[in-house]
Amino acid sequence: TAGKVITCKAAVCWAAGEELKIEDVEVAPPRAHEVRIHILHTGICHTDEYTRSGKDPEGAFPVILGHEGGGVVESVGEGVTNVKVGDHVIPLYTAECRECKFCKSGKTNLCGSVRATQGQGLMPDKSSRFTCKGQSLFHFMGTSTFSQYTVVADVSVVAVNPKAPLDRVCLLGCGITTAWGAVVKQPGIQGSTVAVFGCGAIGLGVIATSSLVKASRVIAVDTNPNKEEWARKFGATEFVNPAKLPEGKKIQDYLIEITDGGLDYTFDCTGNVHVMRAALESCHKGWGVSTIIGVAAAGQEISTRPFQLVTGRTWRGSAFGGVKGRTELPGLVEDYLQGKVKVDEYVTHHRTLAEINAGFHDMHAGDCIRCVVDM
Ligand code: NAD
Ligand code: AHE
Ligand code: ZN
Repeated sequence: TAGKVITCKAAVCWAAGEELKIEDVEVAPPRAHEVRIHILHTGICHTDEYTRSGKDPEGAFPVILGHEGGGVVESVGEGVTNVKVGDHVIPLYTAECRECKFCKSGKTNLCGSVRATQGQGLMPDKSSRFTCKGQSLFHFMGTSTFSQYTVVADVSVVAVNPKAPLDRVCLLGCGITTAWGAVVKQPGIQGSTVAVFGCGAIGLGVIATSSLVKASRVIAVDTNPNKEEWARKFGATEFVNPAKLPEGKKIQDYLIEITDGGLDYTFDCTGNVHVMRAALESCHKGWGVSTIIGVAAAGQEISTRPFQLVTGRTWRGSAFGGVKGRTELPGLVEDYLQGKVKVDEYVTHHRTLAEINAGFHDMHAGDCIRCVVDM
């Protein structure tokens, strides 16, 4: 198949807000510094739903969504040296070129090499490898894993240990790694108090990792009472449902009361800007640090009294957990294989590609942590 157009099935989102449609799509061969991957499994992340729904200011349609995939390299374009045919790989929505200002800074995992075209839904040469019914389709987050075959830039893919089951480690392509990195890359959590707002896959990952690095208290916060059992299973020491507080009591005031002045670290894993504010204001005066992981809809803005920052609280955010994918994901896969990082525990649902819309509905039902789509 190398060098030839492949026709395969993919879930296409033709317009914002529409359900996905399974279509026959043509996938062009990889050009120079590109890799064509046979995707075998993919998770569905809340961010896929965010873009599908039309809330993403970068959303471009028609598009093939999906960014939490695992697969096998089918062919490579000229000049590709980091992966080869047959490698088990995870596509990376946060590229790592090791040459740009960002990569060389040693300060961030954000890479500048392909981000501009990625945001436009195109390959680095500003074209698409996908066509359907004579129409060009947009790529998504540089990955488009809701297709049986996809093409990615070589800086946007990493080979991992083939002993790792791809129907599990595909989840390291986003959610679990994001949560893991947001905690392990932040010094000081050991022995500190932590509150985690939102107990989806991201929040549970933050809870699990805070517990792993031995935070003294891990307080889970979620409006869905069913999440208490999940949060405790992943290591939360306490659970608070903000909807069940006495009338007029704000969650931040309650948390400050029960923690003798506030948390050392808080995390927003909801994407709701009001929750982001509560997470910041739950921090201890003088040193509390709040990390935004959730992604908010176009037009949404955060606010608080600047006094909150003047008095020593820090507001920050992180993408893909600050993880450099090519350098760090193989090691995280090894950690999973050695039982040091949970992955299997997040998989609550399996769907076939034909059932992918049901996978999106699973997410809304509130009992789904991660749905893995078998391609
Ligand atoms: P999810 O929908 O599975 O989980 C969200 C949780 O928040 C749910 O349990 C829900 O009940 C809870 N929640 C909703 N409103 C709440 C409120 N007012 N107070 C407390 N809890 C509330 O989503 P997910 O897949 O875990 O993703 C979480 C967020 O992280 C999304 O916004 C997603 O887009 C974002 N995300 C960001 C990155 C990144 O790199 N920054 C990576 C992956 C996901
Ligand atoms: N297009 C969106 C960007 C949303 C966003 O912040 N995405 C995260 C990853 S979410 C994964 O589930 C991210 O990596 N951000 C850094 C980046 O470069 O996009 C918008 O709101 O414009
Ligand atoms: Zn994601």
